[in-house]
Amino acid sequence: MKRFSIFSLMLLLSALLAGCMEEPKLHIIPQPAEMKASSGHFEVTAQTPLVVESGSRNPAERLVEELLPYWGVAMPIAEQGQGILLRVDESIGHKEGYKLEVGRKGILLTGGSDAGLYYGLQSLRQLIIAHNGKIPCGEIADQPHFAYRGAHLDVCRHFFTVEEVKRYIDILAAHKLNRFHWHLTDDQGWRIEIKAFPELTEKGAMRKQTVIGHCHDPKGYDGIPHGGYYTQEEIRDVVEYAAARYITIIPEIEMPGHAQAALHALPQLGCREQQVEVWGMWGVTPEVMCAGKESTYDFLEQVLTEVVELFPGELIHIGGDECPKDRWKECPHCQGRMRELGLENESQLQGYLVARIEKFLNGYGRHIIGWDDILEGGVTPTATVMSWQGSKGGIHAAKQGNNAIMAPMEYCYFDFYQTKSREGEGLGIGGWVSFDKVYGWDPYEGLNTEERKHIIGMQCNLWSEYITTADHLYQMLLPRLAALCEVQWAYDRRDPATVRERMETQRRFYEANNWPYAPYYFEGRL
Ligand code: TNX
Repeated sequence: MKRFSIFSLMLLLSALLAGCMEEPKLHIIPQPAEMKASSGHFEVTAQTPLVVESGSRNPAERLVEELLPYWGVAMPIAEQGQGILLRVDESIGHKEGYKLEVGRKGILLTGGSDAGLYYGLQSLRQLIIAHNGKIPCGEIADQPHFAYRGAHLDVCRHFFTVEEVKRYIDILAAHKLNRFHWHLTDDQGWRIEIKAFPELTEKGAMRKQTVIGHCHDPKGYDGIPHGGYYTQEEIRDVVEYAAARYITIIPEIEMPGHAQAALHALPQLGCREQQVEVWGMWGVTPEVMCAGKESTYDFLEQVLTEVVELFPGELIHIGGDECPKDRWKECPHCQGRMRELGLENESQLQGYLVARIEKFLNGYGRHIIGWDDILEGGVTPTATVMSWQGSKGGIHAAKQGNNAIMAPMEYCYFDFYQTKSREGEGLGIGGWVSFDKVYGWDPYEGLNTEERKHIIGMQCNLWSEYITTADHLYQMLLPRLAALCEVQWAYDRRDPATVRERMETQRRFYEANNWPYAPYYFEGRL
């Protein structure tokens, strides 16, 4: 009996010891570069002060705001004392990098800049929620792989309010993204106030009706007007909101195609100067801006002058995709311009338009991004190419020395279905982009070391033809954005073996934030 009890005591002891020694799991998405957990913990509560030793108060203020729904009260921010110490130290070696050290008596967060502090706090926020505030002791050293970590949103096909856009930005920031590509103009609506041309939003922001069903199999029109736009004041507010979360907004003004809403407002922008509708159909329309008339360039320059005033970021997206040349072929202005410039075809005319606009924006210290279609007309070495028709455009650009952003449809189109069976997903545009597909994607495929330097990053594109509500929008974004952010931030350290388990924690994080997400991945549906 005695022997037995000593034996069982030993068993119990060794089990307890093993339990103590087992490293507590730190689930952070995207996966940090280095993580070491040790024994013990520090408990963060709603009363734990955020002590801003150096750097701006902004990162701490954001965390307080972000955790308000979780704690129910605001955590205090102090300039000295114990708690969570925030310090900026350039010796971290990367502006967006950070080091998070958790000891039994407190936490020290060091950031390469305020942005680094913000990302460290995003990691801490995940740990607070995952561990009910009891943060395991240990050390995290982290920094991003890609400089450009973006997500796009189409507010033209369906309009989303300022509040909805801000929530979208919140979600991006929590995944450590730093670029928001705001698709502001298209055939179905012009969504940005331009003071020089009030018609654009007075007339071009509202369509009379929208096609019912898929555009390949239309079931008539709904007869319901749809529209909306952002005033310049609202735009400034969103730009500031994003900047406070270390996100730069890249506005997109589509030209010369995808511009039927502008042509409705200002028919003189077209080759034929005929009245056209704000389009109620999806797809590609032949109604594009005239590239021959000088007045088109005047228009674009005036619009862009206001755009650069509103958006301080270096990059401006000028669209350039899907521009049919039917009207140009029959237009005396376009044909005249081609003769005058000695151009052989209409693609070169588009190349001329893009290069001219690029030069104009360069004058403001800005650079352009264009969809990969712009490669057809030839691009200058300073244009950044956004590869959407597969990766080939990005590869082509990188090989010729242009910078590229990868957003190939088969991995980055978050308007595509999330499951193969499509069961329960509702109507979508088509395609299939599952969580696992995004997670396993190698954006560098087909490129040598030298060429890889030109891939500045990647982004998902969320086109809204079939997305009519904000809840549906967030469900298209989540959880796939978690997979994408691991490619963007943690390219070299993705861990397919643990991602499912980590995603269970991430799912609880989404729930704690009240963010709608799609259930399919968690149900094991591929
Ligand atoms: C292609 S991607 C488009 C968009 C559509 C999208 C739908 C690109 C540059 N053009 O106008 O909304 O497909 O997936």
